[in-house]
Amino acid sequence: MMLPARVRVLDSHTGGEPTRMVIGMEETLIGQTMAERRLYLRENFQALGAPIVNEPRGNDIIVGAWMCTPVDPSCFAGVVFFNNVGVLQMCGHATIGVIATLAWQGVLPPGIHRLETPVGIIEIELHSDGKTVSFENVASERYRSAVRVEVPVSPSLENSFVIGDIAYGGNWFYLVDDHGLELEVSNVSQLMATTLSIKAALIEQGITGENGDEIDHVELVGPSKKADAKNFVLCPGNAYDRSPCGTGTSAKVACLAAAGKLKAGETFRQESITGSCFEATYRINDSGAVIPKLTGSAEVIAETTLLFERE
Ligand code: PYC
Repeated sequence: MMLPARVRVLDSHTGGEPTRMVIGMEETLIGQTMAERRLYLRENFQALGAPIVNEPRGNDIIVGAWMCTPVDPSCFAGVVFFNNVGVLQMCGHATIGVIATLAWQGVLPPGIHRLETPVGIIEIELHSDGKTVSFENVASERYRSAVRVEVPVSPSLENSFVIGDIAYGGNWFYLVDDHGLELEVSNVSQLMATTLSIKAALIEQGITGENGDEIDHVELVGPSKKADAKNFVLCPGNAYDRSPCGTGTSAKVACLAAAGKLKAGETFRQESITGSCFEATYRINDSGAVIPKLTGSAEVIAETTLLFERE
């Protein structure tokens, strides 16, 4: 399996976090379901995904969005998200990026639409400015609360351990409120070092999400001057999210709901480490699950043809 000589992409950013939408290759990912297509991209990642998002044509913070023909006819498109090291289950900022990009292309009008992802169908509202997007994420849950993780090798933490929640918001997160660190861009190297130590400790201590799923995102949460909270999110591939992280905000909403700190329908504003914001609410579905709804906006920033013909 090889990429064609020319691959067209549209780049956007959502609150500072880039999304690269792959177009014109809707039939490349083979599979009867979106989950199978995600596995196909995972198996062929070095040949298909990595050259699109990584250096020299990209960098390690870009999230790719591989557009597919939907399996479910009620959806206008399917998408598989991937990053510098592999495939993601879901991605909130890239969902917003893809919808704003399709609006910019003139192929998606304002209104309600359905997008198929490997973890389920997402209902989306494109607002009239063509840039602001609300979407209902997949069911999110706090899986375990107050989980202690020994972190002996982090020089920046006050203690040699942290206590946090394990939650699912489309990806698995370990969320820590009580870390004693300043959540400022000027402090990014310390935040990176600390979250990398926490991630290594989670793996070493065998702490996982449900069914042994790897916790591949670490989220530090703290006070914000302009929103309800501010976060720093370490993503798989060891880049940090410049946006408030859609799946991370969903995981936080699930934790707040479980702790009785956020009621259904109440608004929670999440600021990112770079100062951008998402707004979130949630509802409880018929099975009693938390369904977060997020709103953010994205800008289209490049229309590019990647060339592979000389390699
Ligand atoms: O917005 O969900 C998100 C996300 C995951 C990884 C990077 N962004």
